[in-house]
Amino acid sequence: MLNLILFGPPGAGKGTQSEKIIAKYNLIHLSTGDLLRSEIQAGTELGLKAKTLMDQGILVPDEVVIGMIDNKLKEHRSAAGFIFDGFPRTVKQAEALDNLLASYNEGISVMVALSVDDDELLARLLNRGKTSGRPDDQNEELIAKRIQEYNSKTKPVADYYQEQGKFVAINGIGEIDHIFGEISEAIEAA
Ligand code: B4P
Repeated sequence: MLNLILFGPPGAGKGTQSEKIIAKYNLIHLSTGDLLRSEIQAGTELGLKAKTLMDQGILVPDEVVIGMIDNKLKEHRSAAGFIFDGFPRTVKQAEALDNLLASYNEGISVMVALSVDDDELLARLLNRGKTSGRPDDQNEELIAKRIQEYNSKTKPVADYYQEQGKFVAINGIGEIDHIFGEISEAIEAA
């Protein structure tokens, strides 16, 4: 099984690259951002709670996203592998993911991290905000808050996988296809 974590700050290109990876490697896409937005659209209780936090650029509670991932892993027991997009975002989520996978005698194959500087992230997200309708892409303060959440709560997840020898960093600035080529090399080396 190939279990890949695509990692990086908000707007690094995780969603963009995930689409290409899924098409090439036939993996199940698990994006906690997409799962949460589906809950919001369906108007569920979980969605209503998540929306309040997401609209402020704050991470939703670990238990909520871990529960969603657990359900999805159960749904796709015979998958060739998974791409985790935007998850784990805290060390607690990373530990929970390792435990869930271990219960299926599986583990993470590799974490690929996209590096992009803050000015470029801001420009990309404001640009996406013009067409996406996503409230969290609409203003600079909110985007700055998301980047701050990433720096304080999410960045340590990279060290967690580096200690396991599973971390590969890739420059996330440049042509989308060129970045995809580098990601493919990292996957094939894993
Ligand atoms: P997410 O939905 O995960 O999204 P993201 O971080 O905003 O974006 P991504 O990196 O996927 O960017 P994309 O490819 O689209 O999170 C949203 C919120 O959900 C979080 O703030 C949080 O509140 C909550 N949440 C989600 N998961 C959670 C978890 N595990 N725990 C707690 N809370 C959680 O790219 C962005 C833009 O850049 C696009 O417009 C794209 O076209 C452009 N782009 C991409 N690559 C480019 C390139 N190479 N050059 C130029 N532009 C590029």
